[in-house]
Amino acid sequence: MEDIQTADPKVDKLIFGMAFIVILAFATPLVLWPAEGKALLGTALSWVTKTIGWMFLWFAIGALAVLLYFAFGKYANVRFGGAEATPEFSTLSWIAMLFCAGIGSSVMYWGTIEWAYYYAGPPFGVEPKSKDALEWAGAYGLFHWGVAAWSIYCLPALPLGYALWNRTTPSMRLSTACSGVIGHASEGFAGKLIDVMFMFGLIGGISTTIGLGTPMLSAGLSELLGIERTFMLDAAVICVWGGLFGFSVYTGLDKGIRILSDINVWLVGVLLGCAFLFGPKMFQLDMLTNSIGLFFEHYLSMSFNSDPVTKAENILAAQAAGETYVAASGTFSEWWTMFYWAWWIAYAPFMGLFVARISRGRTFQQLIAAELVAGTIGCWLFFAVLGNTSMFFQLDGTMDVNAMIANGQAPEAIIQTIKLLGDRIWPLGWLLVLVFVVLAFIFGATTMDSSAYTLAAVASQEDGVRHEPARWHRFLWAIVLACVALSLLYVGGKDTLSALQSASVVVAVPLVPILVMSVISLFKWLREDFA
Ligand code: NM2
Repeated sequence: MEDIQTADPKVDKLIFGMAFIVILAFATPLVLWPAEGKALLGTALSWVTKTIGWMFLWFAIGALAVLLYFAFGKYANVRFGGAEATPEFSTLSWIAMLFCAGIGSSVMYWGTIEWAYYYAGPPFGVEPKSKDALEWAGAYGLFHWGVAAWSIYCLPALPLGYALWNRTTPSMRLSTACSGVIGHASEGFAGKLIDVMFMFGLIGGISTTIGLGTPMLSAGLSELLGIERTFMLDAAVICVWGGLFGFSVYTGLDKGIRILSDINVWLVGVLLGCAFLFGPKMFQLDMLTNSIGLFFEHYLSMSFNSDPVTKAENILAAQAAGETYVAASGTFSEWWTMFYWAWWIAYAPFMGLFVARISRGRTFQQLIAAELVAGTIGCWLFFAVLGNTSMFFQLDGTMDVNAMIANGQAPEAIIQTIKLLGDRIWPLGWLLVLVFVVLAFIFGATTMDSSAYTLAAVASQEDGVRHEPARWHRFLWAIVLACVALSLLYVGGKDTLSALQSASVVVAVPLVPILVMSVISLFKWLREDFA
């Protein structure tokens, strides 16, 4: 092994080994005992949201507060790479890369039908399927994909970027970003543990993405090719997806991701452009406007909504009936906001690393503005155009999205929305479905590709700044991602959502204290460097 890859950085055996063991320990029982595995995941999800769910809410608010301080406080003009550093990428492609890395096919999934879940099960005791429920549904989509969410994404980028570009020994490790707090322990076992937690988080987060994206792609293909959606089709989709990122792995990070990101941006333009021009424009604009109003007016109550009374009632009722409490049947907050924040947290250190790597020459303020403003607007466009169209189709009776979801056909509901939208242009629904499917494929591939790259970089001895991790090593992580996602789909059976939600929620827990540590480290460094 040694000679084959003299040019490539060596694998860090301890991190690599620990990560593999953790993943195997997680995935094997799921595949061997799917029914028990699913129950166990459900219990874990319930335990986390029931016991420490509030922590996720505080984390999101805290992240925003810290970022506002950095954006407008005395460190606003600190530049990655030092005062003289110049940016490596043009502002536009920097923002495009940042968006494409952090946002995957999930925005197409949830952007289209998230409202329907809130319409049927609204927050704040609103009557299900009422007018108010629909308006809240519009606002909550924006909330879960808005400023708070992007704050979670942005937070780790600051300490990671500072550790990479402004400290004497550049490093791409989350453990190094925590060294201001844990000192030399960051080079020992504690540090490795942090890096493994990072990997575990990312794999959990990605599994949720692949697990949701795959049935959506299968539904698209089954519409286009007239074949039935089965587990085999799902498995085939995952393999093709793997092949696509295999391609981008082999063409190298820059070329692969850049080509795909470019195609991506064009296709998003075509899809959203058509959906706006030929969709129910007036409703889209009205609903967006109204949702933005609700979003701002209720920002704090949404952020701190922990459903304490309903939750306590549910727990008491479960106790009285002698049953264990299951969050999946629980409150809006547990089922949605806590899940979402956890999912963003699972991705956050990865996003931080990637963004750190492309942000030399940018100031704290620029980075925060790019993520919070551009990221939010980018996500909102999907909700404004696709989600509001789907909502309109429900209202005017074109299709019954809620009935389809209740019937376990959420992926079909998404594809139908796109097809019916396309049919408004001409009988060209299938063409728009094709664009949608290709876009989802590429969107997923760019996200997975950069994550496989990051996983391999973290499990290599050298950081990924000067040396790219070995290709086989990157490819291996791509396969691991595909396998974990496949096992979750298998476990979930017809109802995969809760299994997929559990994966993200569980992996996010250890990341919260780690991210807090990295921010404290950053404060320490800044105080040292700018004393
Ligand atoms: N987040 C943004 O599939 C994706 O869109 C990846 C998902 C964390 C909800 C990210």
